[in-house]
Amino acid sequence: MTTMITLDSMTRAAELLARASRVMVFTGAGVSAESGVPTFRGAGGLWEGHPVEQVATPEAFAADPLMVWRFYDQRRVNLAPRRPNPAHQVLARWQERFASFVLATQNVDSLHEDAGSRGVLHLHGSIWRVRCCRCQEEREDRTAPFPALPPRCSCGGLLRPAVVWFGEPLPMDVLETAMVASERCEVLLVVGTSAVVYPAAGLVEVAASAGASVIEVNPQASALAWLASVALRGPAGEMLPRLEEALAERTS
Ligand code: BJW
Ligand code: ZN
Repeated sequence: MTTMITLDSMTRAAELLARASRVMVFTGAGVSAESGVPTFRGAGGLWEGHPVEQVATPEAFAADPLMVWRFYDQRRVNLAPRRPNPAHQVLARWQERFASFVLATQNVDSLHEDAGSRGVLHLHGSIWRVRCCRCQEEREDRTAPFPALPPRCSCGGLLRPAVVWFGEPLPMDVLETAMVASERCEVLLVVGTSAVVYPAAGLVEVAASAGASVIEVNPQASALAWLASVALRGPAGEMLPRLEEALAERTS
């Protein structure tokens, strides 16, 4: 016990991972911050003076599809040249390292996939997919910017971003797979999320109450930091490569 207390957080986190075979990672906007993608909350997290809670809703889209599309079109333009950072890269390498490794993200960018991660559980959809409000057809579309807003489907219906807005259900199969993984994992790494948006944040509560060790990687304490056994307080792009090194030292 005394040793555990004197060990630094990085060593303790590496020790937890070294002993684990079932690892889950839950990411949020902060994991992409060092790629130049703005987070939602805090400084700069506004669109035309509105908090995200007022723009990312079906009601806002119904009232003013052009305003909502300007928000998404601008984000797509900003995202297109962004590249994965060292945090995404470490997580992509870890899918080979553990017997079971599940990566669930709230992010709608594709930076985990761009780094090489496969089978990522996208809890809040993808900004690179659109869905028709009339015929419901959904497809990938990487046009950025769209030549005219709001974009329309070949059937004439209004297209919308295939993301999950407030008040909308998460894709049931994705959420269920993530919930099962959170119940079964031995270690849950929570990276770059404020953990205020549900049901996604519930994954942390489920994992912790099922006995998993929670490691939080975030320069600031999240709303669920109290559930973490270890906190790595720094940017993910620095903390995860250091954790990977500490893990290599323990297992070599
Ligand atoms: C770094 C860093 C660095 C910085 N390194 N870290 C219970 C109570 C009250 C309300 C609810 C409840 N349960 C559900 C609700 C309602 C609502 C909700 O949760 N509201 C709360 C805000 C109060 N939830 C919903 O409406 C959900 N749907 C639902 O519940 O449906 C029920 C239903 C069932 C059946 C039928 C119908 C309905 C849907 C939620 C959808 C969220 N959508 C968004 C937008 C997605 C599209 C888009 O991108 O535009 O998802 S909102 C936005 O928040 C986005 C994010 O994925 C999500 C989470 O944000 P995230 O990732 O945590 O980002 P930030 O900015 O908050 O935090 C960044 C963090 O990074 C910070 O901690 C920084 O410190 C850190 N950081 N730099 C590491 N370098
Ligand atoms: Zn259509």
